[in-house]
Amino acid sequence: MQTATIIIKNGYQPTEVHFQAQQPAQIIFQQEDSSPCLNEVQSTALQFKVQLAVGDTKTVTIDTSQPGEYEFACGMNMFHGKVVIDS
Ligand SMILES: [Cu+2]
Repeated sequence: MQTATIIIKNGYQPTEVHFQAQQPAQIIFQQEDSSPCLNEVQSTALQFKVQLAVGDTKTVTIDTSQPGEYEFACGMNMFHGKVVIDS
């Protein structure tokens, strides 16, 4: 399993994570920001939407079947991050 931890604090740290294609992958979102802006993280391309209160840690499974770049964002589409699936 490939895993990447993204800390949510004034945005996403890091803003970009890479995974190898065709290998199982998960992102662990760790919420350290109390602003309402960042209490949701979502991606249409990656088909997830999660709510996080301060202190929450939530794991999202990433489909790595198609190499490419996929964006995620806060619920209001203000803060952005990127998942790169390397071929
Ligand atoms: Cu926002």
